[in-house]
Amino acid sequence: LVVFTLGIFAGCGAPKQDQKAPVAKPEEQKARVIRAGIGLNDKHPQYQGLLKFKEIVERETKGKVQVQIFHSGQLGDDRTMMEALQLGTQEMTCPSTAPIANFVPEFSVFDFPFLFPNTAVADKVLDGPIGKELLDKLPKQNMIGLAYWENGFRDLTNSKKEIKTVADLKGLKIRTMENKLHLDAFRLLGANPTPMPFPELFTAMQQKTVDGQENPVATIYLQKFYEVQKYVTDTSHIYSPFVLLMSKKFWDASTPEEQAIFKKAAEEARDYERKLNREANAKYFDELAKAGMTVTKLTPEARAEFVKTVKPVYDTYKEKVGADLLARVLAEIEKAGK
Ligand code: TK8
Repeated sequence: LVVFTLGIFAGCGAPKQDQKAPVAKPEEQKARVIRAGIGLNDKHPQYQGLLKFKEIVERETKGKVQVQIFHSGQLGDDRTMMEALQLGTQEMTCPSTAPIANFVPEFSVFDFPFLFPNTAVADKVLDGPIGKELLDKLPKQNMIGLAYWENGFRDLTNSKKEIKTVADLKGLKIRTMENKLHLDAFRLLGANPTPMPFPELFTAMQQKTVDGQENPVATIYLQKFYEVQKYVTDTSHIYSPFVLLMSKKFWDASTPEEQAIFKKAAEEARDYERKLNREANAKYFDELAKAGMTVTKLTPEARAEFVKTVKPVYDTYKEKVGADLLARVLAEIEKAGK
């Protein structure tokens, strides 16, 4: 009956010229929604950073763009979420650069072990021209890179034994991200690495499918890995940046003003996320000890051995990643360190 009545109104009720008056279509009246998915949980600084991004975007667009955040892999793992961004079936995600390298190989330049000496130098390179040059390769993959956030320096955990030297790693089954350079680096260390999406990791450790894994301390603590891992060593072997990614489809459907808001919000939230993340990575080593883990600091000699053992990946991956790009990154690090 309702449909019938409306039909009569639409057909006969209104004069002809009124039908031509501009009327907003239902989809234009509704706010556009960004669904942002991450693999980490809602305790992690990355989630707090996304809350900040949401607050800025919703305020500056006066509610025309809404942000919904999905944590703990609710929308999938890093690879599936990036594929969804490419298709335009999801709007945002924030993976480490390591899985992005499967889409844009040059991102592997940040996978070289022991590359950045500290976070200040990493910031300079990532927020400078080289970082931008890499982000500029993403649109070809139907993604937009808004800013580099921080995952951090990765440390090693396992359930079997204390790792004090490279030799201790022999034969240990270590989960790595889905990234060839990481796999090869762990093979050089004598481990038995296996790639696995992050959302499967906790169960894999619990069921002893893998002995160990490597992630920054904030993740190890906030994801409660201490419940299934006994030993943690401060290897700091790789610095993982995050990239805040947007689907190119969504970006292209946004106005230039909205695009500027997304970019600004991504950068403001980046500074906030990095600050929280650095505090977290600094304080959680002690918390891991309190939670019952054996915390091991590498001696300078042991660290030197780790550095030397993985060095060959610089040669094997130089060409794949781009010899010129690697040389420029190393030169920038030199410069920034001074
Ligand atoms: C979460 C991942 C995680 C990364 C990993 O989706 O996979 O180990 O370090 O933070 O991006």
